[in-house]
Amino acid sequence: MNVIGDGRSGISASIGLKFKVQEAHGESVRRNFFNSATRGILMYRFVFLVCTLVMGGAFGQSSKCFANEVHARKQPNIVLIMADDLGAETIGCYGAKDYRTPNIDALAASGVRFRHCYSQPLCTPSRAQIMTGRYNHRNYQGFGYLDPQEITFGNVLKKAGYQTCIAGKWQLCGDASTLRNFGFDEHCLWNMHAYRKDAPNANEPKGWLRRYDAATLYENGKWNECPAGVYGPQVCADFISSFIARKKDRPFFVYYPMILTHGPFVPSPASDDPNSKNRKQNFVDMVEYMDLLVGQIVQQLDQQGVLENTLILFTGDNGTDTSITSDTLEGRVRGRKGSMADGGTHVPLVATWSGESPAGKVVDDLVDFSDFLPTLCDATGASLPVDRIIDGQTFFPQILGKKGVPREWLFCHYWGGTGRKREGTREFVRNQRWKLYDDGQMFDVMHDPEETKPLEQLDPEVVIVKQRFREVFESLKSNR
Ligand SMILES: [Ca+2]
Repeated sequence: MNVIGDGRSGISASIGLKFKVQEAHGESVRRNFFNSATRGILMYRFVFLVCTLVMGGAFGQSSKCFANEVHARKQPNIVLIMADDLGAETIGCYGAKDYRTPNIDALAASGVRFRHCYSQPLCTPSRAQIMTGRYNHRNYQGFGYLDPQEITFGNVLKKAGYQTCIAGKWQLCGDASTLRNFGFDEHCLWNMHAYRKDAPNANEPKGWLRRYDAATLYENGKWNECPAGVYGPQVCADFISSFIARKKDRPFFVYYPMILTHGPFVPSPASDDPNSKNRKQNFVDMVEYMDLLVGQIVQQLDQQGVLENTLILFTGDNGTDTSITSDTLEGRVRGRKGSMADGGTHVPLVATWSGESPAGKVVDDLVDFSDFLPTLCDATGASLPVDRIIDGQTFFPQILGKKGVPREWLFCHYWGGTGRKREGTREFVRNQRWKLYDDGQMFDVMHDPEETKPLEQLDPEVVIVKQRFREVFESLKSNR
């Protein structure tokens, strides 16, 4: 059994990606490159050192260090959709029985569905990781915050010539200047609240907590306190529809971290009973409205004539809320948001580029949330940041139906807190079947997804897996 890769660091993984972007997507090119990997690493470390020395605070928050831009081929529009608190078990094409998600299922039918995508267990840790391509031990500073020195996929795509937009939920503190600093031209966001006392405060209105009916949103630097009867998630979807219509003549990037389907579990505008207090029924309605909004965006892309040249990705930021249990074709799944078990981290990932992706393909390769930024760079020709370690690796070849270079392990460093003491921080390394925590506990998560029985007697092949996972921990510790 394949267990673990060659222990490539983020730096060497980044080199592979950068080279691939500049040259071609062929496997032979990648093999040739890795034959000269040592020389590449030395050169990369030199560039990394120079950037670090030159940029080390001298130019303040605007310092963003990239490689030279490359525009060798056509650039697809990118629409990255990320629902809030939505495990894979809620999506029809993942075997859900309780929810109807025809629009997301249609995306999967036209493209690629990844069976093994794992987020961080909580909102902010996932957002920090997906936006920067870096594991949380490098840049997670606490709940509700993203270090302004970080480089996001908004920055790299804007640098590559993209028009950029973010709509939905923010949660990472700041104001309009913060959003521009992270590379977004336009925004329509809920939750600009400042969780850190020493962080910039958007001076939010008292109603900032309202996200659904009568939502309080922050639109291009101005507060929009919606009246009763206006649904926040719909306002964000309409904002994106407008952005697409206005920007369709040049490549654009829409990052859509949806407000749905996080609690409170209240009826959606399409609910049969607008007064329902049934949490599960309301959650079902919210999932289905979320799917409806995904359909609205796809329809708008089609109506504006740009669907053919748009790469659409759909995922969830962490597992389903702990109060929700769902029936699936493979049995019942309990939501475990906040947990590092599958119920907190196994999320859907569907990706399709009309005319380019193979229809209805299911992929078993591992994906974690550091992989999105390198994937978007790979898809667009944008350059990776060169002054820092990027942990992710591209899954763009797999979106095109190619083999790519699949991960043989993925890593999770998780601390969801806000205080100075990082009590409760845990880490794991895993593949599709085996999972090793930093405390030495190992699980067969394929057969024990709830992680009820740590393995005691290990078969020889599992001993080898465990040893290789330990090497991954060690390589990441020496590379921080
Ligand atoms: Ca979340």
